[in-house]
Amino acid sequence: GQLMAGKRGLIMGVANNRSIAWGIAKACAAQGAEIALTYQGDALKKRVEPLAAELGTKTVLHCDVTDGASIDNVFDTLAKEWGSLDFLIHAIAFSDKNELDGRYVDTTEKNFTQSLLISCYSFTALAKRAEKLMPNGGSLVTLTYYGAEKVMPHYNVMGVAKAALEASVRYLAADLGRTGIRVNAISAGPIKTLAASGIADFRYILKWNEYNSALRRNVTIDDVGNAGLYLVSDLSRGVSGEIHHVDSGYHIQG
Ligand code: 0WD
Repeated sequence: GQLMAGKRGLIMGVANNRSIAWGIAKACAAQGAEIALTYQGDALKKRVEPLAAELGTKTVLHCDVTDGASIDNVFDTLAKEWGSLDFLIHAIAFSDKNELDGRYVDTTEKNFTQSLLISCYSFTALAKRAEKLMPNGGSLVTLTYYGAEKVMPHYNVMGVAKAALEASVRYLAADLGRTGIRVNAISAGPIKTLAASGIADFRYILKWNEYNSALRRNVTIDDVGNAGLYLVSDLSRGVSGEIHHVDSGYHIQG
């Protein structure tokens, strides 16, 4: 069957074919979802357009989440093209690379503000716009990491941003639940993507997770993609405000 037949979703954060958002996009498209993608800059546009073609997606829009007008433009376009929206995937995060090394205590005010704006506030800004296109309910999903819960080497300000993001999942779920809009996060295990390559010693973190997770392997973007599919489909219609770990069970290990 086609779990996502007749459903339309906006997927933000595909940078290339290694992106977690791409894993989710593929899983949703395979189940019949109609998908719109956004890209951040012209360099990424060239990478995203062929991927969009693979999905049969015509709607590929520019969006920089630090710019409210740019977000408005995306939702105005979707309102015109689709009229309504069933799901949204937020797979966006940013910190200055130089601060994903060394000590958290040395975080600058500028990078703290920028990291929280892009990695946390943007999800709330998007939820506010998505609500208007979801009069009959919908599903919002963001991506988080275990560094929100425990201190992980070099994750630093991103851990603080992800903790705020996870709290915002709960507040958004409470605000939007009355109209049938569900809000959840996937806490993914480490995966070698463009964003991850900015974290110092990332290869070591991958090995550590491989050797110490319950399943003794790292997760793939397809593992996360299938969990994303579950969270945006009606299979999870009783689930909201949840932080769902897709990390080979790493988070249970002492
Ligand atoms: O190990 C990992 N890769 C994990 C990632 C483990 C657990 C969670 N995550 C999270 C990330 O923190 C992020 O929230 O998953 C999400 C997706 O990240 P990804 O798939 O690992 O990384 P990537 O393929 O690089 O996509 C993230 C994209 C950016 O790519 P680059 O590398 O150019 O920063 O987020 C987008 C951008 O496309 N992005 C923005 N989009 C709009 N406006 C902005 C912005 N201002 N900044 C970054």
